[in-house]
Amino acid sequence: MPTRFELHGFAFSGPTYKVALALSLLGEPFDYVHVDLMGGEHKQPSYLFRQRYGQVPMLVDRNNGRQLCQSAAILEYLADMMGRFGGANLDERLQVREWMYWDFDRLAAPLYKARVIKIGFRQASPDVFEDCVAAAKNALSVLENHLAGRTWLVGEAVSIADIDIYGVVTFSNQAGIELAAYPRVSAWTGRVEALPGFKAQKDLLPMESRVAA
Ligand SMILES: N[C@@H](CCC(=O)N[C@@H](CS)C(=O)NCC(=O)O)C(=O)O
Repeated sequence: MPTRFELHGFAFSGPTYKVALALSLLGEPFDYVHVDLMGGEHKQPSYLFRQRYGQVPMLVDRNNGRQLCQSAAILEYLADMMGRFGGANLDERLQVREWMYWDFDRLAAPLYKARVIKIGFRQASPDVFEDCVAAAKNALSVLENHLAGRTWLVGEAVSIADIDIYGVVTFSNQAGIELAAYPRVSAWTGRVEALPGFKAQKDLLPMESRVAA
């Protein structure tokens, strides 16, 4: 039987990994479509027609034909559809959303940028790199403080806030940031990695398209 979900993405993309990880934790196998970012496939009219921002990821829900973009919005959609990881009540759902907005504002933007500079995907002056690292470290300190006495970011259970933010924090070392300096954040990443269905980015996202097994 064909899988319900088809994920379009790029192997080294953090936002693509967030969605792939959520699907894996939900136990939802998915067909994977490699988007050739290097070749500019994401800026072609045929792709832009489906993903207005010209970015990965895009998730297709074959049950209803929806073509979804923006990783945080996709995570909310999956939580709604599957009835898992969305928060136990309205207050928790609001907090989950706050964390995900905060993530792209304060954590993902500088940390992902530091990562692409560090691994050589993008050129930038040392000043720009250092600014990104400093901003990402500030955000990691916010997480470190918040996790005092907590197992998960919101409430008593893992949520899409954890999945979303894990999908950034996991690249800290590649961005030149030593995660060991944030012991609570490190311990929390260990809890995410111990969840049933957890897979690392390299085990979820190949460099070519793949039909689910
Ligand atoms: N806020 C978006 C960010 C997506 C994003 O930055 N995708 C990158 C790859 S990691 C991309 O498609 N870059 C190509 C471009 O923006 O032209 C999300 O979370 O989905």
